[in-house]
Amino acid sequence: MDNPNFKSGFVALIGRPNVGKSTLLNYVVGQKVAIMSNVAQTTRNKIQGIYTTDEAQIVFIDTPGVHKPQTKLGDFMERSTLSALDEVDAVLYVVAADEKRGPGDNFIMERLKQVQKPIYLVVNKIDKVHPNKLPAIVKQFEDGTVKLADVVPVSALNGNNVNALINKLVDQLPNGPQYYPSDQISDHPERFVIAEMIREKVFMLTRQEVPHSVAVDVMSVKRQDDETVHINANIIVERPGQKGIIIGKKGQMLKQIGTMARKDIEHLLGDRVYLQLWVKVVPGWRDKSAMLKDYGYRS
Ligand code: GDP
Ligand code: MG
Ligand code: K
Repeated sequence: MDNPNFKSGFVALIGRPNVGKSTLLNYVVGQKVAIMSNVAQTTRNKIQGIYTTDEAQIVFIDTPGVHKPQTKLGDFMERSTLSALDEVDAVLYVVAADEKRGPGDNFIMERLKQVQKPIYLVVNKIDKVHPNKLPAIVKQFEDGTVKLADVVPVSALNGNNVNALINKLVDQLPNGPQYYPSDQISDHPERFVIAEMIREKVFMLTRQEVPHSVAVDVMSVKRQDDETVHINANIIVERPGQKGIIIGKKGQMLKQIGTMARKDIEHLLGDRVYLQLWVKVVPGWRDKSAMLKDYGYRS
């Protein structure tokens, strides 16, 4: 990538549940999606999707804690969330055209007040309302507390005006490198991310006791009619001792890994998740390079 005019940056996507953030992201990143779980330099944030063209790369991130009041997280989290919003190049605040401003929005607006970066009010679901209703909807958010760089009405469902939104974003991004490869990470980016989230919890909870020779094989991801997602995954280790550590006394460790991973996956997918984990010993799996691809590794 030796284009000196290449533009890149991080854009935070916020908004209350069901306003269409995931739908918008899916539309934007489409087939070029390279969803990734936490990457080193963005431990506080989740990368949700990456939009890459020959001219620009936009890394969309989620900022946990901005979406709904989480009083238990306390001051520290509040502050880190705020600074996370100041580290991005722009913020997309997504609202739904067919819904009134609510308590969740008040919470978000309160946080956005202190953000110095350009904030775009994205009024989604315009396919659901008559155009002459839009000014009144927008007015609810133009209360003088939050400075809006622009207001962009879109329909994430049919893609209406989404290109205009992307063009506005790219226009104001700084020149910068392509942070992430433009190719897809796997045929099943969702599975890759799910595997990474489980792996991350294994390392986090077992600390140094289990070496990095742990793989996660997501065997099935099934979305049910009731909008719940059922996931089966194997945690693959090389030695029986490692299996024991991961399962823990009376299965407590595995249970904790499962609970924490499930919460992250639910956050990623936006749906209720049922996660079944098993631990499997496959001696020397690291040497079996043919298996690496199956276990979600890139080499
Ligand atoms: P999120 O919780 O903000 O990520 O919202 P989702 O992307 O999961 O969308 C919530 C619901 O709104 C889903 O049923 C979507 O199909 C629907 N939705 C999202 N965008 C639009 C839109 O532009 N128009 C319409 N009519 N429905 C939409
Ligand atoms: Mg969502
Ligand atoms: K949802």
